[in-house]
Amino acid sequence: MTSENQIIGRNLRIDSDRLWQSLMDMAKIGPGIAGGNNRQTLTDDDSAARHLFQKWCSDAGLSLQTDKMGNMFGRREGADPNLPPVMVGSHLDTQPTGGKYDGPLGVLAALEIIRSLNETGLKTLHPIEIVNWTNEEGCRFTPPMMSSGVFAGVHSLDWAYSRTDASGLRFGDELERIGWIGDADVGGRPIAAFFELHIEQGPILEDAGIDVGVVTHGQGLNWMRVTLTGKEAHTGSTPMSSRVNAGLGMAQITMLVHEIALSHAPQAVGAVGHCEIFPNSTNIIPGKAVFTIDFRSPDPAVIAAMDRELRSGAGKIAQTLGLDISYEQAGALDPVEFDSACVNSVRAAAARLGYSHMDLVSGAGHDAFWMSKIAPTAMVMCPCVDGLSHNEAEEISQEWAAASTNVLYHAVVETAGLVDE
Ligand code: HGY
Ligand code: MN
Ligand code: MN
Repeated sequence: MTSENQIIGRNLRIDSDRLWQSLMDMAKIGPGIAGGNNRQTLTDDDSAARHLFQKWCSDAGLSLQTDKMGNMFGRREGADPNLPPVMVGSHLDTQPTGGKYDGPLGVLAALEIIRSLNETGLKTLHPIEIVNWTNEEGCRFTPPMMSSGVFAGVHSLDWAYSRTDASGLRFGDELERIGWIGDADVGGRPIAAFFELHIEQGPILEDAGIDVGVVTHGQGLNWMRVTLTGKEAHTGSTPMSSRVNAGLGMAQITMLVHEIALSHAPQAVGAVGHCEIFPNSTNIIPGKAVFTIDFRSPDPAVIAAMDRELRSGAGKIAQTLGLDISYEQAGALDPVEFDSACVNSVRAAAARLGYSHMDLVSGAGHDAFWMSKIAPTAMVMCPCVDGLSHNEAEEISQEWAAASTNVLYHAVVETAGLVDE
């Protein structure tokens, strides 16, 4: 670690306009229909974004390695190449109606740190690797944070390859189709530390008028896919008393999810975001419903309680309506406490740079959650307008982006260590 005074005198700052231009250039790939992005993982747009990132890494003098999950690592050598790298990054894939910053801010801020370091001519002791994690969002292929999960040893490569999207396409086949299966093994190598900058995706920082979030913890999540099986029948001629309506069951269980989360407030949230009914025809009573429940809390006991209450309540609803019900785990993430030394480095950087800052628990899941299982990890958060994210109207200010990236810059360099000329 570098002593703080080695950092202070250097006046390390990024080029805010260059970072903003890169964000806007990346946002042109996989545009949405309302100003945001639809650049879902393993699509041709994802591949185009990867090629642009690869070019920028090469322009910045980085050596690029891609692993068997398509994770991309741009490496800037350190004075001692045998030391494990300090990693910094996030993801370039987006939701179907995603914003321009959820993920790309963290990847392009990491790139901006390299570009700025190159201009100073400074050398770090540890190598620095900037990262684009494949399939953070988990909307096309569940679970979220899939590839950092394989890297951290939480999921196997074969299991990840076997995951299918709504049209039955396999993850492994799609990764091969876009030409981004690398030959490097996934994980299994020492990492000195991992840092991730991400937009808050909630209203806390903006409401408090704070520029930088120092993330101390992350809440856990449980995604449960529920399948209800009833009986297709005519919506006009079937008596109400003899209907076995899977759509009605889904509606009642969706309400139950909301009530369970409210009953554990303020330590819990819950919603149904993904749902399908079959055959989805106006005049056929739905014979099948498939939907995914997203429960989250910083307290694992609350997550477990919500799971129990859901299964009990949904079982009663299914029984009353004569439906069969089955459950499948679609994603799970333990609550996370980040590394105190890395968190202190973030907090000290924000103070040193004169930015308003506050400790924060991340409401959303991030690749840093899995990375915290295998390396000292911390996150920096940037406010977003109205706390809005997973919406094409997602917006941040250039000033917020610059402040959080400068903090990330200091924390990464301090952890990587500066080599005196
Ligand atoms: O679901 C999440 O928390 C993340 O945005 N993928
Ligand atoms: Mn994200
Ligand atoms: Mn997201």
